[in-house]
Amino acid sequence: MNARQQLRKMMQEPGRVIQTVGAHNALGAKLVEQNGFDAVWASGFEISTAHAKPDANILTMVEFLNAASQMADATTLPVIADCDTGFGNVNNVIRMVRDYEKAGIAAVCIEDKVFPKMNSFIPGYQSLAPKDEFAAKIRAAKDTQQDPDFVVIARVEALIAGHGMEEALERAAAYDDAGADLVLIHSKQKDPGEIFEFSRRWTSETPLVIVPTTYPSITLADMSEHNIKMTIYANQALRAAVKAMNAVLAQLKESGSLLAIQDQLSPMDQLFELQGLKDMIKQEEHYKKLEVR
Ligand code: SPV
Ligand code: MG
Repeated sequence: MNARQQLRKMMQEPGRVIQTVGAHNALGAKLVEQNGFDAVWASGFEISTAHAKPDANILTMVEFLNAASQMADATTLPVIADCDTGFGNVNNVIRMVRDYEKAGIAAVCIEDKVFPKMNSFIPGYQSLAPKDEFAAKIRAAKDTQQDPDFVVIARVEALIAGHGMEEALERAAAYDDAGADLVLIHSKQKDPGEIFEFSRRWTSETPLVIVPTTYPSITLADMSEHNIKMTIYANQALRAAVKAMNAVLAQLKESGSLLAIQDQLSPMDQLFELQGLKDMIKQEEHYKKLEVR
């Protein structure tokens, strides 16, 4: 089963919550897989941060695509690519779907903001695209995909932008009608209340996705009970890495001694393993045996 079929299969399992974790490179994707999660989120926030750039379409599509492709190369898990607003209008969405599909990405997610987008958690006004204009992007994405298993996720930012529950439901319904395979309903509330309300009022069969960054108290049991099919832990691994790197660098600078930080380091063997070094040596030995002497 390829990664897209794997994702489709998980989407069909009743009661299953697909646990997707954010990454920004091949290494991150491998760690997500090794820790038993279901899918990798090629996070725009993480990829931007890894380039030390704001999550505001400062990087170009090709840079996001390169990062997502490296992730798809490094893991057998489905990679779900955060494609922001689709990098422009419907024409950009069409090019995007062609290129992401060719790169072996399992799913793309586009959001109904205007280009250039701003990260959803930045305080201040978020500009939404007109509903019909965004629905057309979803339709264009669905018309463009070649593999029927390729998944298109429509992300609704109405709650993030403060437009209220009615608008969120209306937009989600329009994107569902346009052919979205999943609807991501985003919220920046401190508790899951509005997500639960949305899910109670969502009558379509199209499954829901959430990103519970600001409401970490939500449990997998809550999600299952509210018909939420996928959760995206979008940026926690990167935030943990930044904290750990800063702690070890501060301690090294203060102590001036590598001995002081030894117990905080992953062993080199673990990194060799993540590189795939053993396989490389094996393949070299295999071809050495075939060399003409
Ligand atoms: C991302 O990880 O880039 C996301 C999730 O889109 S959020 O930061 O919530 O916008
Ligand atoms: Mg993003």
